[in-house]
Amino acid sequence: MAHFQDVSKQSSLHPKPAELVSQYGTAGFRANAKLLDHIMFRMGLLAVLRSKKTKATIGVMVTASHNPEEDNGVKLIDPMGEMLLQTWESYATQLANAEQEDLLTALKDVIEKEAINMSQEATVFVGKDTRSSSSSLSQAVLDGVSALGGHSKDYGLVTTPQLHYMVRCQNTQGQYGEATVEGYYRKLCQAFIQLIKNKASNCTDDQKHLSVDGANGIGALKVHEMESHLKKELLISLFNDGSKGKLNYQCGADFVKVQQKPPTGIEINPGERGCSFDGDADRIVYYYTDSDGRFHLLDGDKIATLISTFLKELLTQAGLDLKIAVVQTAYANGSSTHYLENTMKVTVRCTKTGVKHLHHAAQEFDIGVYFEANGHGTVLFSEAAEEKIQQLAENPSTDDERKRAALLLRNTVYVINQTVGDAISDMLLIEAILAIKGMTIQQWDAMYTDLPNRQLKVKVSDRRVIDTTDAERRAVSPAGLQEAIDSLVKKYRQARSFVRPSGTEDVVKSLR
Ligand code: G16
Repeated sequence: MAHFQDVSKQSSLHPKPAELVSQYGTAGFRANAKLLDHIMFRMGLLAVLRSKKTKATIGVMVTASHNPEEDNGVKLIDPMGEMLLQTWESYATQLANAEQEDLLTALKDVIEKEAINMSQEATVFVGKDTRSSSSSLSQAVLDGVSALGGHSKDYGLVTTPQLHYMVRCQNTQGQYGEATVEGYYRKLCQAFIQLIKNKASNCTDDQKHLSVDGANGIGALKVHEMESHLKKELLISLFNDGSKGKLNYQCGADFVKVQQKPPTGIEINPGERGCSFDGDADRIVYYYTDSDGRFHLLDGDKIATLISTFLKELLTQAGLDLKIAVVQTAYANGSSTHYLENTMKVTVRCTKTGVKHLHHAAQEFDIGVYFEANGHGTVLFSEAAEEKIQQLAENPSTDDERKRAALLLRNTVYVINQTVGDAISDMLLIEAILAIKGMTIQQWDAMYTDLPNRQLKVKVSDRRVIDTTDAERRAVSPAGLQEAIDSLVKKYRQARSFVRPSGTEDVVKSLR
């Protein structure tokens, strides 16, 4: 077939370094940018196959998110905007690791195993972050797509969640929204403005102000682009906007969460709210410094608690019987889990690290709030839940209190990017909730007190020797590791600790 000849010819322009072995990680491939050109080309090929198989548009995002500037990576997006189906991750690894001369065989193997109809049309949406390597790497993806005869649309610089959103809009024929960046701002900001109309009477104009650390990445550009849509209902001071600092360096959500200190380059008065995005704007954490100069971090656990409390209250006011659950990972602070289960009385689930795991667990409920402690998360509403909310909001015989709650729920659905964690969408939702509840960041922080915790990243010679079980809470290898952890943990009350290999960086991560 002509396309296979094109693939052969084109792939020689994107050669694989001999003997290089790459592994599909927590969120796709991630490595030093110099090692990725062939992987990008091949993920372009894979995206075409996935598009043919699903008869839908597929997304490919070039980003290494929270990793340092010199790294890059690729995330594949499935038709409804979720992460690539896990059974396809092994095909991705197979294609990435095929030696140059074996690429066509590897490709034909996927086609055969998945019984792909090669005459089916294919479309791939491509986006990239602000890294200097992203332009040539996204071109490699586009080359892969065209080599296999696929159509592509290059969105250029977008946040990861924006590309996820575009894919879903496209595959729902616009039902989810318009597949343009402007359409995204319009949908989210209109919902935000509707929500904010219900702000509490004690909410002052000062509370409209928020400082944002853009991690010197794509999120900063996009917040700036969005500002006019906010109609001055949210006043943003943008720091680390990429004009001088280095991406993710001493700033951004991962730095703030791991170091438990404010990012450099941000100026916030004591008591005022600040938040940090990560390098591709799919994570967010909040913070403030008190009058004694003590730093307070409000991470993904605090965000999940705020959002689920708000939703639960609205469901009660609306008289809607919908089951709400919160999905966390091993990194969740024990205090948050205790508060959610015992005070809020919501179901809590624990999954392995990686939003792909949390997302699927959240889909099992009417409303699934999922957040990793690192600030990566969103809320999913089942189709039936959305319908019930919609019907109640439109029913002329609904009484005023129930109607108000139903309308708030409806706009909450609209402000949320349900495809994946989204720093911009999460920020708008959190700001709206604080305004509606007339709540300060200090009051939010006081919902429960975090148990003291520390996350560590340690470089080891081979992180793959560590294997875990029980949603990564226990190590099964190497022998003796778990016993050593247990004997340390037992010395302290309410203590917990675990170790796991990272799927995005060449480190081992531990929490205690
Ligand atoms: C990705 C994943 C997250 C995960 C994070 C760290 O985030 O999407 O779900 O928590 O990596 O993963 P690990 O601990 O395996 O390194 P991002 O924001 O870097 O794309």
